[in-house]
Amino acid sequence: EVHYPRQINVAEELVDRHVREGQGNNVAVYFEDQTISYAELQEAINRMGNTLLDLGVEPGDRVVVRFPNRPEAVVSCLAAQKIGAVALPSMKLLRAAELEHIINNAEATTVVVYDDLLEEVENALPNLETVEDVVVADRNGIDHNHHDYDELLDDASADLDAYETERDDLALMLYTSGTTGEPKGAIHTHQNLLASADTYARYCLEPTEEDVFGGNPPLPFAYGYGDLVTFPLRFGASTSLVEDATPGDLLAAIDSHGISVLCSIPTAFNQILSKYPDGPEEYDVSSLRVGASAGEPLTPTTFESFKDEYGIDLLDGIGTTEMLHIFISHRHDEEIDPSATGFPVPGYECKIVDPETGEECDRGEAGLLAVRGPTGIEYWNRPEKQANAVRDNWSYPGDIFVQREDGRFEYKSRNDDLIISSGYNIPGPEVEAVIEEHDSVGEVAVVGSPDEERGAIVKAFVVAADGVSPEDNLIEEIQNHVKDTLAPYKYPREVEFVHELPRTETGKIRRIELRKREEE
Ligand code: 3SK
Repeated sequence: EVHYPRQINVAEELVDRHVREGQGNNVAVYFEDQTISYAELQEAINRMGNTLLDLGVEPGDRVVVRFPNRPEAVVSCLAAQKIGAVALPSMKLLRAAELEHIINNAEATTVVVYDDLLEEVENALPNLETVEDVVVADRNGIDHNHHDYDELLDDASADLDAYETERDDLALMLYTSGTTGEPKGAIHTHQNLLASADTYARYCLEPTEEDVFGGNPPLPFAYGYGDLVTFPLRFGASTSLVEDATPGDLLAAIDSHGISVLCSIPTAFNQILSKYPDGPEEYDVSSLRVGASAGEPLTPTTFESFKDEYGIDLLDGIGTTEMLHIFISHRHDEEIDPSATGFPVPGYECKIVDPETGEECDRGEAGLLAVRGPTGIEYWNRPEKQANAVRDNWSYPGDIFVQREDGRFEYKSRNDDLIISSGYNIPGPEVEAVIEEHDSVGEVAVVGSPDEERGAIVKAFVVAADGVSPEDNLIEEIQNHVKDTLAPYKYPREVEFVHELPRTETGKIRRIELRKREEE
């Protein structure tokens, strides 16, 4: 179990504490050819914290942080937390309509944004009800008439004491699309952030000050935020940030930044293996010590191939944005069986229950996974979702698992219509609603179709509108319509025209039948 004093501030714990304890010169962040020490990171956070205070940000206010994996994202999130505000990192691919919903729902007051990602914020701005200030980090010379990040930081004081937050005060808010298509805010406290490091990271990744964490999950994805911000800084280690890293960029960063803890998703590990067969000869990868894999299940083949080529274990794990990080994982003090997901992370308990009766299942029986530990599901202003997701103090992430006779947990599927593709959570109904808007579409059902590389792809079954003949160019039109309306990763990679959709007696679409058809 992990316990924290009542008064604690995550930014103070992750950065100031190391400076105070004499580690100010250690490298906190590697980015391109720069190194940023803990003392330099502290100074930037203090300047940003004072900037936010000058703009009128108050404890508890939500601050949207919209950047690729760059140091400014770390600085902005930790600065918000240091002054007692709540960091709300935004996925860079979100379009104006999605941003509008999230920012209005969170009632955010301030947006800090990379200039390259400003356009969708500007498109949303006329409809943003609570935003008072937009701060733009001008890195690409894009014209704007908002506050300038560098000017504000230059003018701000470099001294700042952390606000005296309590352990249960909110520190981080991450939006998850869930299954209904309406993004929900998952909220996390100062204590939750520290607990994810002090359980999963401590016992599964076993970090030391010498480690360099690196990988390509985006920081606004809970997985990336943990692996590339909270964990390295909790242990006085370093993080290697790479903007929009391709597999080749990751190999280069292992070589140049000396990454020892490599965090990514199976799609990226597979791409490293397939696109860079000479990776270990071309790059110096001798710094690698361990890998973390999440976002989708890791196959035994990928585990074995990576071990053969790179000499490290990829520790598969499952977490969710709502739970903040991984709660079932492999770890080195248990024999790794790559056909399972692993054991509950120390500090967490897991059980499998019958979805109908709520009774605990026997070992070997598939059922709904329930989790209890130092983090749990908590939604922002969604009492009906909350009541369904947390019962008797157990959180229900919505996955079907089996607990094997040997105690290991094995992932089976999602319990709902969420499609997990290359680590992205894509709600089928949201994509359906957009496809249905197309004039040539009569009816549509969207499901996940198994895919070797991506785990699953989005597949749309479409009944053409009356009088429309399903030509090939209609597929492209539908795909482009989704790409133009939603984050492009949500587009259906496959579109199949059918005469009718399978329905229940009451007229509901039987997606389960379509999913089964895809699995055959
Ligand atoms: O997808 C996962 O397994 C995951 C892991 C850690 C944090 C967040 C997520 C969604």
